[in-house]
Amino acid sequence: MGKIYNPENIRNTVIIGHIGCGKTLLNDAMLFASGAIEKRGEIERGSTVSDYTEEEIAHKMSIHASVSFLEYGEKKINVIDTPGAGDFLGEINPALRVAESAIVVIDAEFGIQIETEKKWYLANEYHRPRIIFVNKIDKDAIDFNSLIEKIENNFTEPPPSICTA
Ligand SMILES: Nc1nc2c(ncn2[C@@H]2O[C@H](COP(=O)(O)OP(=O)(O)OP(=O)(O)O)[C@@H](O)[C@H]2O)c(=O)[nH]1
Ligand SMILES: [Mg+2]
Repeated sequence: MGKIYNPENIRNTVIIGHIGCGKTLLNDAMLFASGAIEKRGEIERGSTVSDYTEEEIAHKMSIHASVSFLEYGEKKINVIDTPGAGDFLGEINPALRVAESAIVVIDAEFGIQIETEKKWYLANEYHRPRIIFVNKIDKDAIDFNSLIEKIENNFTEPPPSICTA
């Protein structure tokens, strides 16, 4: 039988953002960092936890919202990885409805993109608090400070907290 958690210790969060900004890989990195998995998956190998269907592996992109979970102390954190492509917007609304917070991923190379904005405003409709995770900062010629300025100027409501790794 699976472990039983006190409902007070259960959190639900959703990862949202533009196509290919790195949501699925972040999901895997979080699972790995928490010890939920022993090895980080790779998109190219089709070995991530959340892109597990044949279609997702073949196309190297998320098509469905998928839930995985990690433990942080006493807390069980359910993480919903969502597709970035606008065609799959139908997967985002239910995920935002059940999650009480959101992680908005931004690709440092391309900055704020159309699906970043759309999903930010959708999260506003559900009044979901969120953090922004700036991804791909390993890429060349990243102007991190200017991106942070753009984020602060664009997303004023609610004011964002920004983290990076
Ligand atoms: N250089 C670099 N590449 C990354 C990073 N994170 C993800 N990638 C690559 O970016 C591509 C897209 O990553 P995914 O994790 O599938 O992105 P996604 O946001 O889940 O994509 P969709 O589900 O299609 O919206 C893959 O080739 C990843 O290997 C990163 O931090 N640095
Ligand atoms: Mg994905």
